[in-house]
Amino acid sequence: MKIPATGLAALLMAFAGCSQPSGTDAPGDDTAGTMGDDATRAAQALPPGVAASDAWVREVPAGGRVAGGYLTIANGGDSDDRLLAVESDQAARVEIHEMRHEDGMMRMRHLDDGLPLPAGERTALAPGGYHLMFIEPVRPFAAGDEVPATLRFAHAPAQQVVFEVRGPGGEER
Ligand SMILES: [Cu+2]
Repeated sequence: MKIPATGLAALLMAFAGCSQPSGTDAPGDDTAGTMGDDATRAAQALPPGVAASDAWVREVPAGGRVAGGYLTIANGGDSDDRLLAVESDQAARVEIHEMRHEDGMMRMRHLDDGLPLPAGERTALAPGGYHLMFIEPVRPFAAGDEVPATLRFAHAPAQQVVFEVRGPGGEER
């Protein structure tokens, strides 16, 4: 019996979403916690707090110096936050970058002040835009491997995230 990988990934993500700790109640939550658990509302609203999902990193052969890392960060809180740093013992360091067109050229820029995470929005780090750079991986990253990392925010508590290594063609999910 064969389970499509995409279906499995969606299932795992749904499970991870359910197990997010919901104990990070912001002080003075005057937005009356509506008990609206009807399906449409649940689909639109972000879960409370800052939550990372769908984290993956590119494959790196032995001797490879750098790997792009991607994920989606939802800020379901009432106030803006910021991704300040990413730490992993699987690389010498991890940087937060932005890729953008400048004078007809794609340029990569290090985000010195981190990545803004506006309240109520999902911020995607994806190829061609915001991304992480795992610099000097301590070992090859092979498709299917897992690369754990810690996200540090300006306000939200630090969060452990496991990046799944994806090979060429494995990016689109
Ligand atoms: Cu970069």
